[in-house]
Amino acid sequence: MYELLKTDGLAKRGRLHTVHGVIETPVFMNVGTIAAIKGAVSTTDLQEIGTQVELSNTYHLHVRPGDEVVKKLGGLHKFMVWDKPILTDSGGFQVFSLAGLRRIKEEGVYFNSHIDGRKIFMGPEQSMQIQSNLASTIAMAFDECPSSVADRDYMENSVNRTTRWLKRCKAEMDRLNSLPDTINKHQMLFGINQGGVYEDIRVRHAQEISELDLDGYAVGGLAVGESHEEMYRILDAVVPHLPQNKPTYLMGVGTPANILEAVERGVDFFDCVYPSRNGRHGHVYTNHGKMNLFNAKYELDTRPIEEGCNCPVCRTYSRAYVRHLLKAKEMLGMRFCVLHNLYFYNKMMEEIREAIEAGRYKEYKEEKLRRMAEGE
Ligand code: PRF
Ligand code: ZN
Repeated sequence: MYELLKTDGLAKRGRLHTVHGVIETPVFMNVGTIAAIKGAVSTTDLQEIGTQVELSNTYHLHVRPGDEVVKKLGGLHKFMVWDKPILTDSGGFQVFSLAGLRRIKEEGVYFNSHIDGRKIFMGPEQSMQIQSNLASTIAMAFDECPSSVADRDYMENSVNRTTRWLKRCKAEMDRLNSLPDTINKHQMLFGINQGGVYEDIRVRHAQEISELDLDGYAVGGLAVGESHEEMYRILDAVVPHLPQNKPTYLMGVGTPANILEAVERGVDFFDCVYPSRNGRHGHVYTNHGKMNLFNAKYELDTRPIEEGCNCPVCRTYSRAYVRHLLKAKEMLGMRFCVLHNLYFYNKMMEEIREAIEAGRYKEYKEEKLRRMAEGE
């Protein structure tokens, strides 16, 4: 159940009640594709850096270790020892971005595993069955994420098929949630809006899926190569046609600036690999912009990554030490940068929630963007 606590312009401050506890929104979900946050970050670490939701992937866990294995071990929560909410992406996007040869049919997608090349079939029913075995808190609908340069004809056909797939997802999820040996019988289902950069296709699709009374709605198919301005234009057009009294999730986005802009347009769920991926390369986020800790100027710098940051790394270690670890290719260096970055994102979401509550979101956003652009 989603409570809309406050609005400030289009920005939403909400609360999603789940069987695994409450999610305060706007929220950034920390990405652990294969049930592991890359950079040697454990679920104990996640607790410490203020993570509310962990995100994993249907496709990856189906291939390895196998969703049946996870089910035998009691579901993802028990397996990775995380009792807060978990969202699983449906496999749709990963099949399109990772798998080699693939064939899209009405029934689903035939493709080869990126691990061992073996043939796999995944359709809406299979995706729901896998996510039910994983027993995540929130399951995502099985969609097609078409190329950002797909033509109108392709997009129309694709979006219509994604709608038919969504109806099959909903029927299958209802069936699975009523079976006696299902681990999480309250698994939620979010639908996904597609349509590329065609506003009219997007809006029509948003209206169609809004009628299905799902637990939440995502905007997919963005941040796939189009410009930031195009992404904001699509959000301006589509978000007002999604239910305001349900969670609104922008998939795979993005930079701190992207998140700040999308919150202003009514989005309240996010996920992205940037903080962990950049951290693994020694790139860290601060309120004065991004820093590359490999830079020689940090060799003798005894300050923390960011002064005033309350993350477990900044409370203890210096830039000089983290830089040394990175240069020596010690795993600890990457781990420290990832921890700081995830903390930075989680903390920014907390500030966003406070700013909306106080009715000063626009001022907060502009000030934050100005400081981040300023540099050191
Ligand atoms: N669909 C799904 N997952 C996704 C996307 C999508 O369109 C995107 C697009 N940015 C990221 N993750 N199912
Ligand atoms: Zn820090």
